Amino acid sequence: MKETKRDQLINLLAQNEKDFISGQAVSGKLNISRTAVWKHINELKKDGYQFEAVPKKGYRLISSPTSVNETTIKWDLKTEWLGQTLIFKDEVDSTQNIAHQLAREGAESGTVVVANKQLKGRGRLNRKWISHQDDGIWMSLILRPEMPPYQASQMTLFTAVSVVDTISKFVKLPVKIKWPNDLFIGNKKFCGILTEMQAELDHIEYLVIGIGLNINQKQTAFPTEIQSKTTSLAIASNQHFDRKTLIQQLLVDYEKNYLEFQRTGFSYVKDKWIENAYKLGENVFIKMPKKSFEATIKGISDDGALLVQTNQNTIEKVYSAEIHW
Ligand code: BT5
Repeated sequence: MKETKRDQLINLLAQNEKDFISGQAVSGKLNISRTAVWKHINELKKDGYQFEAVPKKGYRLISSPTSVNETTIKWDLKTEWLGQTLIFKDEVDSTQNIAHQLAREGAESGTVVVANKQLKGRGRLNRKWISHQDDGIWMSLILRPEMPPYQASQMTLFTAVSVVDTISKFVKLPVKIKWPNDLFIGNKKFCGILTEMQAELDHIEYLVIGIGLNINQKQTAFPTEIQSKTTSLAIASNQHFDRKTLIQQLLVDYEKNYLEFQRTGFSYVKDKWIENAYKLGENVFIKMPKKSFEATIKGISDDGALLVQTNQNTIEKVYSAEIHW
């Protein structure tokens, strides 16, 4: 995405944070009139940027806003490619839908869609994902990985591992990854991942990876029927989080981990997954269309299946099942 004059102005002021920069200098560097500089500054103030303006000296950036929008996320985003094209919307049906449309139109790998609210946020099998308020992270990433379609479920596991990594930098909580796509604190879900794919038999055209992360919700934000099963980072830690900083860190960690994953293969994900696996070594009940059995959670396989040990001491791969945890 092209850097706008506004992006350039913020970057310029941010680079000179300690010093004043004159209106004339900004006007020269950005090749816009001084009136235009002044108008941009006023617009940025409305977005929550704070400036010190001193006659004859110029402008100095004091602080950037914590609000979440395209400019604030992109400003100071320390990634090479992930989120460098970023679409932000206040309200959408689902960020997945927007991402699919963009991907069909040729959006590059690394394009990210973020929304404050979703009216039709969805989970797997079209289940509802509650995201009506702007106190969570509702985000979809477009990726075009060089991997065969049967390995796409690795990306869900990879995403879970990467989100755990990011959260651990903000707060110490016992976050666990529940196979295949949930993050839990205790016995409550606070994050769900939805990997959708457009592919041919031997080739992934693109993936849209949706991340829904409850951040600052209070318990009453969730509908009564799921209140006892849901939580947010704020409920679990009694802290309030800056969503913009979390989104930025998530993109930085995701990009870094993605490179590592590409370099070293799935073992990188597997080790981190096992470290944080929900109910590892514990007994669960597995219900499949043709058989049901008790088993112990052992880990995951290279193709993203859950590995369980049966009472007969055999190891089985579970690709899809109803699991009674
Ligand atoms: C998921 O599905 O957990 C994947 C959720 C992915 C949401 C993201 S948000 C950004 C992007 N845009 C979208 O439209 N979707 C993605 P699943 O495993 O099917 O779990 C769905 C179940 O989680 C529901 O049936 C509820 O029981 C529960 N649930 C719904 N909203 C929740 C919430 N906010 N927090 C915790 N649990 C929730």
